[in-house]
Amino acid sequence: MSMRRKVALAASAAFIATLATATAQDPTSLKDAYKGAFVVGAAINNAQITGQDSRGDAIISEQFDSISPENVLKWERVHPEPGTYAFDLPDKYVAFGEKHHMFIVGHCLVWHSQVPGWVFRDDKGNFVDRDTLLKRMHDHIQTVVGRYKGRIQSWDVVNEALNEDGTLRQSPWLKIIGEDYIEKAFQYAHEADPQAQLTYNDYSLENETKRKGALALITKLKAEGIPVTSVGLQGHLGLQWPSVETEDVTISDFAKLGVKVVVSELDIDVLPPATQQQTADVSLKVEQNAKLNPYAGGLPQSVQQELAKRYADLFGVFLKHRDVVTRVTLWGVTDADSWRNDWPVKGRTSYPLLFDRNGQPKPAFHEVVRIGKSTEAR
Ligand code: 9MR
Repeated sequence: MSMRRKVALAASAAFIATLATATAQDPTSLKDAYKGAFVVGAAINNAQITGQDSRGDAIISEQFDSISPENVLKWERVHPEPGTYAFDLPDKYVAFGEKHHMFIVGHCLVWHSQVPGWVFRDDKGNFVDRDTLLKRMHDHIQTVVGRYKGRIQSWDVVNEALNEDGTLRQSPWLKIIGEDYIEKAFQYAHEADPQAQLTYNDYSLENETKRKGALALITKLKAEGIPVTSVGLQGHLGLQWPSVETEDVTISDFAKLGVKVVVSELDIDVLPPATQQQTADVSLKVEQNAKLNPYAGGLPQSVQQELAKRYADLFGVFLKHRDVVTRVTLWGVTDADSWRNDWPVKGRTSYPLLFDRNGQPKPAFHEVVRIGKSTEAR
């Protein structure tokens, strides 16, 4: 056996021993703590899908009963060229979920981001017409959703269609097809897999102005008989924003429309805000600056505890709404995996999840489990 392999094995044995200590102290996993209320998911990356991150995989299979694909099912990854689909990683992703009997999510079908330029253009580089784009959208959805029919249980059909003021984002989808591109996307997804749950997914819906836009959109879709089953509150949240009361009202507002609510991409930022906007817009970039990266050497205990309390408060709200909240998914497994280390400032040290950089459960993990277990008995 090579030295490298021996070191890797010793490290993973040490990890399993510490996880055993953590679980002896807290024998319940996240999925068990919330059994009967909602499934608890994690977004998983390529290394986890392919088995290269065995430490991450051990956490995923022990702790979670749902997975989302962080990137492998985005249009640019799964359908990079006209007529060319890359199903190798998505197939492995779905097989991983099936092996562990998980609720498997598909993310995402129609988004303005991570979609190759050719989708909207003809050979001369001009925008295509409505019918051509509708056909491309239809073929993509039919092929991708159809391939995993009955195996991917829930699809994020339309992602981030709204501006912060609640109006529809001027994406190429809207400009070329018109407002009904949203209806069409849901209809095509429903045709491809009539049993799948279909979600409208967006961030910052806790902000009232944007939420009003989403409520109006869902009301319209429901009135037209469009098969939208749930709203995804992405949940890229902060220590202060939104208040628990606002999270509570947000869930209630959507529940009143007769849709389920999923918390689809939860993480909580402890770093100083790099922008005044409450956004998760992947195109935002902010210059590096030491003041924006204060915890590069480690997270102070006081902030660690603040994060734990914040997680507990939010899970308390999700549990209160267990009749409509069907899933809560963390956007990543450990802090090392999180997109927040590189957004909107590259190279920061972020602490947004429930497991630390060494794969150890954080105080926030224990708090989330405690809240789940304390409600179990009710
Ligand atoms: O976490 C994802 C990151 O790895 C990607 O680089 C980025 C662009 O595709 O997308 C991140 O995930 C986003 C999700 O797909 C949609 N909502 C916001 C998420 C965080 O940016």
